[in-house]
Amino acid sequence: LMMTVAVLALGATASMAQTVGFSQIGSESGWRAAETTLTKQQAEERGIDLKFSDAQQKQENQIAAIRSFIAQGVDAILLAPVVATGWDSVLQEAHEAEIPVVLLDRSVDSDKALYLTAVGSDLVHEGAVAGQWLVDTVAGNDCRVVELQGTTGSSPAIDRKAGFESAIEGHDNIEIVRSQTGDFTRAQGKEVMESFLQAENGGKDICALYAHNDDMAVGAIQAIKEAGLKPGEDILVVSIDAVPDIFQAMAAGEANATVELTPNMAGPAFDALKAYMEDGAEPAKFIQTESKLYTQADDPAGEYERRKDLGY
Ligand code: GZL
Ligand code: ZN
Repeated sequence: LMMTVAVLALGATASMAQTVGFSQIGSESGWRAAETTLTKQQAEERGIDLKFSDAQQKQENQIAAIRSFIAQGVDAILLAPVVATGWDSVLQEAHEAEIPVVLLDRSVDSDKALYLTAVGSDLVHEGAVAGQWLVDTVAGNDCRVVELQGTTGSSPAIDRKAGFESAIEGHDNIEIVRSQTGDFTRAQGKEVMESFLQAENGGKDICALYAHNDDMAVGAIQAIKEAGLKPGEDILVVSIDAVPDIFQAMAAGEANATVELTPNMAGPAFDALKAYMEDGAEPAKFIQTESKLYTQADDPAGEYERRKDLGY
């Protein structure tokens, strides 16, 4: 019986992608580490041989990894594109090799025919949810905002900025007075926030920080405390990702709001690949994941407990 079961199992997965190459950006944030953990877990569960490449946030390393996957003749490629431009030729090469490419958590400017589908959130909406939270929180009071942008040229940095600005449009009491990239990392978030604090009267003239991800917010919170101010009170803190550490900060009253981004992009990606490779089913070009606002009123200590072991 065991032999029969084993043969059936092999048969069942034979038509699903046996080998998938994953060009991951790096591990710049807790959220990205969780995405990597979950992708490896899902591949394991589905009997997929995952070839993993960490590009240390360099596009040239991602392009080299994709070319290597093509040379290896993988069945499919997952790509989390560090920036939105510069992918046309390598995606064309994968297309000519008839290897389907699925984008994870960021998008590219290339022709949509060059990839099977893109799994991710509505990044503009995330920025708008963050902006609307601030509009609702400060009401008519003046609020000078500093902004920590994500990686320059990445779709989340572009879209989260646009969404936030659309939400504060028409609310002239709210103004972004300084905006700079912190490259989605804690270290650079702290460093850039230090310069914002110095430039803004030791931080006394700053009402709120909008960070494109929680990791930069966590770094900035450290800088705010070292400047002798109370994050979450003297300076409101709103960011995106919903990683465990932002809930820890919220529980301590040091952060105010985050917009959730699920790290499970691989599940929908592998499902779309399976349907495409087994039945030729063409997925929609965008598979959208949910975005949800969490504030200090949403049991942050409980949210921390629920997320702390998920691989962030
Ligand atoms: C957004 C994703 C971003 C996360 C950051 O979809 O690309 O990249 O918000 C990560 O934490 O660096
Ligand atoms: Zn409005």
